[in-house]
Amino acid sequence: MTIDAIELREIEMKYRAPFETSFGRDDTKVCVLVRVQADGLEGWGEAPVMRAPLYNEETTDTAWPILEHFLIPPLLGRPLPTPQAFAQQVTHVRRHHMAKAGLEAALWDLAAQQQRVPLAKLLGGTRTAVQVGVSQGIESTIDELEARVEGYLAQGYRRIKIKIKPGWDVAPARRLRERFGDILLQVDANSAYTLSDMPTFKALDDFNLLLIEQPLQEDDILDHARLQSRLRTPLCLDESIVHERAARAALELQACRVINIKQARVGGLAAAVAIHDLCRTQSIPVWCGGMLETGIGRAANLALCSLPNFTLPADLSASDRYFQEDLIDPPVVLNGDGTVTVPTTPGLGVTIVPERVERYAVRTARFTAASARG
Ligand code: SMG
Ligand code: MG
Repeated sequence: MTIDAIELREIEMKYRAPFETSFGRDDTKVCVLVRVQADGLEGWGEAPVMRAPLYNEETTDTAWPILEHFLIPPLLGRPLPTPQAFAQQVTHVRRHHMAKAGLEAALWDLAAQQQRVPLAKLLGGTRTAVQVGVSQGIESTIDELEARVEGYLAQGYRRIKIKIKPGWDVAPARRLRERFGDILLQVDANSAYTLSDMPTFKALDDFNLLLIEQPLQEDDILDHARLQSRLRTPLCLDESIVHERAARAALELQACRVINIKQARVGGLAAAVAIHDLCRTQSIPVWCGGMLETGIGRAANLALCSLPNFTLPADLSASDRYFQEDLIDPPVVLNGDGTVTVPTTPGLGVTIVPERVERYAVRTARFTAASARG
């Protein structure tokens, strides 16, 4: 099977409601979609980069040229590599994990279609449905936060995560505990704190939270270890875990007791599975993070979190939590028991609506072996 063409599309889609974190507020989802054509099949992937380098260092305007100039050309007109071989082949390109992951996901989709198996099965998934939660952004008042969380719990979501930042942490967490009792509740700081915020952490430590996600800087494993040693609540690392080596270091230094795995952040599904396997051997629970993906990126995440050590609810909500209209039809829906069903048809197992992809695309390019030569 030979790769005939690879297309890129930059997508812009309005969220149903703005999403605010400690680093900013977004009302529009952007990303780069990758479509790989090989012998009559097509595979899709999503690089869930943002407009600005606030979550990590990548943006739409870095992912695009890295794909165009460095990741795509070696593939054109050549036999389809296994996704793992692609991951190996691009280790010489430093970082740019989301750009790599978008292309690798499309290759996984193709590989699974070729073998006529669902992607989940190809990755080693064992679950038919996964438990999911909602990541709730910062709101202007605690009353508004409470109302939104009430709505999500009524819909059946199993776990609530709230974004925190200095000044929006202990009070909202306390309110949710008081109002909703013993729900599964966790907080995510996106690196907004330092060790000097110990009083805040001590106060949060009293709320029986499932975990505290990425409280400190992403390159600061040492201070996370110091903080973890002083808290009962498990710390969970997100931004810090950029590859398996980082996971090894964090676990060895006891910088966290839980890991958030995002295939896009770690450079692809192969790296994500490796981190899953490492954590499993060390009895460290993992869960699947999200980057507010379209249904295309979410399908890859869904396949991933069907693996056995994804034991905590995923940041993977139904399509209608994010968008008026998703790029896939049918959309992702929440089952009554707070789970999402893992697709059983070959590849990603979702139906992409080409007309919607075109409608939300603000930039498109197509690369073929001939265009690479010319
Ligand atoms: O549901 O995909 C989702 C959102 C999950 O909160 C979420 N992601 O740090 O975990 C995180 C954030 C990163 C995205 S902020 C725009
Ligand atoms: Mg996070």
